[in-house]
Amino acid sequence: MKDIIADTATEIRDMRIRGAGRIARAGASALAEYAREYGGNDLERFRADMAKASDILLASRPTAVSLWNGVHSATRDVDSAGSFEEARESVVRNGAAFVESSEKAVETIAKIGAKRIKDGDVLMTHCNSSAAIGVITEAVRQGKDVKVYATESRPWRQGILTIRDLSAAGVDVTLIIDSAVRTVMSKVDRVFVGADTITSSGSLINKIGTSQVALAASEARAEFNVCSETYKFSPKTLFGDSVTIEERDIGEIIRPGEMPEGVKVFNPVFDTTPAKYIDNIITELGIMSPGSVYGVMVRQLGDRISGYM
Ligand code: RUB
Repeated sequence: MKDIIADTATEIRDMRIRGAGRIARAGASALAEYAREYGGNDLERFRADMAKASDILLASRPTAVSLWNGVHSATRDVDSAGSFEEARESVVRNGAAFVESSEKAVETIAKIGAKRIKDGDVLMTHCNSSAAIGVITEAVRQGKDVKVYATESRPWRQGILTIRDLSAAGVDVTLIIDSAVRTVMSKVDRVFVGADTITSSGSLINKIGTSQVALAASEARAEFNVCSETYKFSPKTLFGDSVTIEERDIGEIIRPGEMPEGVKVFNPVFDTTPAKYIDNIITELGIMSPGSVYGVMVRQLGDRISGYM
């Protein structure tokens, strides 16, 4: 398999490329580049190699449906293509189109979401979501005066990236440890988080701890907003598939020698926030309730829906 596929999968697995939007764009771009540089000219061989490349990319991280949608968008016309050249061009074209529409969706979400923010608001964000950060920085760019609490997001500490991103954009940001969320929530007006996957029933799968942030927001009556491109809606959940929650190496949370014999360590890196804790899902199509996800998914899938059964 060509290096671009293996290298991209490794970068995603090792979290050098991370965040649901970025990994989806990296997957689609890698397939487009692989197709562009493809050495042979045999259609069947190309189809088999594209399927193999897709599987390698999809195995790199299991939770974000965005990666699955990015890979499937890039390869969607390979099976119906009538010639090798047509199949190859479709991957180059569809991969680039996915990247472009994904970037545009983040910009649109920023514009729509920024309108939810009022001058003087205190906000909270969890982990490092480009969609959520886009909303906050757009509001600040429009001249709104906001304060942001950003969680550390153990164990990978993506919150450090968030405070860098926000402070570079001139945002007044305060870092807190994850266990300070409930203490601080009484001061917070609105929470903005990203999404790895949204199920057909409107539940959110995002960085571990998101559901605790949502619970604390509900208790304190702070508005809980999810910033999500619609390609993070999971068509597979329509037909009963569950979202796999990635578990990562225990070395991410405990050092060698710290472990008493016989003790176990559990390191799930995403969790599920039930729809009832979500006030708004801010997408490139507009703001919707969790209950609207099913309808949007069905409309977007159109005739292709039976393929997901
Ligand atoms: C990142 C994370 C982000 C979502 C959305 O987890 O949970 O909130 O992926 O990000 P990890 P974006 O660091 O483990 O990938 O809005 O950038 O797509």
